[in-house]
Amino acid sequence: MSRLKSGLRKTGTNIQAVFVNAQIDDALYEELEAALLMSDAGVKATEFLLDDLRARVRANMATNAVQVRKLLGDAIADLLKPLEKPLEIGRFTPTVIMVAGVNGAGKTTSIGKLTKHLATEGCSVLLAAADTFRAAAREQLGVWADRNTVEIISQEGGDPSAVSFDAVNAGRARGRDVVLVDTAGRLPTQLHLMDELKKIKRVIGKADAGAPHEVLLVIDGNTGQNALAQVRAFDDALGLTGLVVTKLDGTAKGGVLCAIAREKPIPVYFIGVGEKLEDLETFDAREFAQALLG
Ligand SMILES: Nc1nc2c(ncn2[C@@H]2O[C@H](COP(=O)(O)OP(=O)(O)O)[C@@H](O)[C@H]2O)c(=O)[nH]1
Ligand SMILES: [Mg+2]
Repeated sequence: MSRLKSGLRKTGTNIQAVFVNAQIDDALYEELEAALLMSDAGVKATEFLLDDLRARVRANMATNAVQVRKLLGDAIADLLKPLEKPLEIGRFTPTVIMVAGVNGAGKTTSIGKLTKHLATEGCSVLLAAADTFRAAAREQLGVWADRNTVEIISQEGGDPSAVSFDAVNAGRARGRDVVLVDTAGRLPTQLHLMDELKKIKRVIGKADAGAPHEVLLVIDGNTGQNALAQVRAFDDALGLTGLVVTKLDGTAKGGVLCAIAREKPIPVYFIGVGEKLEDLETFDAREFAQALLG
């Protein structure tokens, strides 16, 4: 909670500043509009929040800026609430989780953190190094595997679909609770690479009908409005079941979650709030809104 709070300080400061010595008038709403847009909440979510806020201010007969700030917190929490959903493990053995996203979004790091999170809950995890483009990527996942002391399936110069296929089979044979499939970063505009991702998903389904059970998109919380475009494109290609939003420590663009909630609501299973193993948190709408508004 405190990491999230300090992380979102940059986003929050702009919004909170609007309320300092403010009166409830048009200027307040205009400044709030500017602050929300600057936080990358997007035009639609910003309009929605301001309309909702005006209604709450009237209904509560709020008379000062402190009350308005609290009501904005309620509005944001309600907007974000549909994104709250726990990742469910245990319905399938193994639960196969495929992880996708653009380069540098934080896929491999999040997989490392998620492995730790799952291990803490008593789940056994197997990692699949399906980012076969760069040897460094395999090694990076290997380091996370060592830190977590879990097994990893990787092949030198192998085909990502083949690695994923082997990993799912191995996970089943060894009775692992979860198989996490790391993939190479790609832009939604790189159509052949998006096709490759679809193939990985198909081939996973050949190893285990019904798998992957979860398809997660990792997005960098600093990406701003482009995050929404990424969510749409990867969802079209893969059918996303959840999001992991990283780098919410130290971003000025934390409002992007409001845009996602309003325009493409896909559950946010986890948020990344740092580079360390323990810097992964489950997403809580109320906590997030509170961190934004101080
Ligand atoms: N500050 C911060 N850095 C992160 C977070 N998640 C990932 N990173 C960093 O982002 C960079 C790219 O991460 P990586 O997992 O390699 O991205 P990938 O290309 O998607 O696999 C690395 O330097 C990570 O340490 C986070 O939540 N907070
Ligand atoms: Mg990676």
